[in-house]
Amino acid sequence: MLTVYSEDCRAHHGRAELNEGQLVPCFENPSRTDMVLERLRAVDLGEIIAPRDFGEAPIRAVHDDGFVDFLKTCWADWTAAGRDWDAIPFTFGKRGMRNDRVPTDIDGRISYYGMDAGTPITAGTWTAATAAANCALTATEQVAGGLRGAFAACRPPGHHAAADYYGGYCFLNNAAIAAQAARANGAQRVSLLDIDYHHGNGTQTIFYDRADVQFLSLHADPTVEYPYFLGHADETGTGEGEGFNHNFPLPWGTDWTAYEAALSEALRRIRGYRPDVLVVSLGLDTFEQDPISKFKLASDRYPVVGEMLGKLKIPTVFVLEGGYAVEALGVNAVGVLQGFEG
Ligand code: SP5
Ligand code: ZN
Repeated sequence: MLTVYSEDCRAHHGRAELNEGQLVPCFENPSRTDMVLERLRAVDLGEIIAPRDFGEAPIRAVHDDGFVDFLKTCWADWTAAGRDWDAIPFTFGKRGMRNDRVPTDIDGRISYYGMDAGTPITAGTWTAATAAANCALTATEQVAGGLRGAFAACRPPGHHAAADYYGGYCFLNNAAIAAQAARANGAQRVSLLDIDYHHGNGTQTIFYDRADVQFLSLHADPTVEYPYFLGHADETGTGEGEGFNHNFPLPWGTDWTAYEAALSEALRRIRGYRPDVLVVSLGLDTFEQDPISKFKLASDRYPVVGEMLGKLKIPTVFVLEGGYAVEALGVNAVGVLQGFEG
């Protein structure tokens, strides 16, 4: 399988995130894609190419202009305030507040656009986030050109980022940008299957009122797990999008038996939708040894997941999302791709 990767994805390297009340080293860091690349080369999965630069238009087709402008200028504004450490928001607009007004002060602006205190912005965040989006766009272009599958081995991840906010280690929604580009390339219907451990709140929100992109997500029940405020089974879409959003919240401790049942049902609904392209938000944090997650999938299940996806016989774009058991991340991610190829 063709892989798209950019060294620029290493440019985002946060120092610390707020976790259980303490600042701890960022789980989402460049060693993740290093491990994936190492494994891709070890098993000789296929060619690894650098992305093409698509400019800002496909990013702005998904994200609001004010948000994109903020991400571009955040680090300059932050350092202009005399700071040379990571930028983190600390106050969040709540119910009944004027949370639709953008403050002018940098601490207000970052709090307006940021969803949590676990996602630092650094000097290289914009460079890395746009490189990741270009990886997803290049993989999409290759699949539109006739490849059966392509893999964007990118970071930072994207599925928690919505049209106008970032968080959950995500800045630009790479998978949503890919799905939108697939539509622009002529696909009538796109299915976006999110198998990251966490609910893809950003992706769901972006496509919630649309029938041309079907969204399906298997994830830990938001009653007990991040992102907490979206991802319940009764979120089925709105307006023209009614019936095209499918959430499969699963309890902590979910093992392969329960996971496979939910995945099979999601795949059944994808078949019924008859998409021209499938985009997979490929998170590997469902792994039993993931340091921040609580599902129980063993490494030998990932090729089976890939095999199940391959049987759909739909041109497929894989976009890397989460997965923080770094030592096993390469084996698990590449395992899905090997299973897909059969
Ligand atoms: C792309 C992706 O996988 N993003 C995940 C973001 C998760 N951020 C919050 C992590 C909180 C981990 N703390 C564990 C607390 C257990 N109660
Ligand atoms: Zn995740």
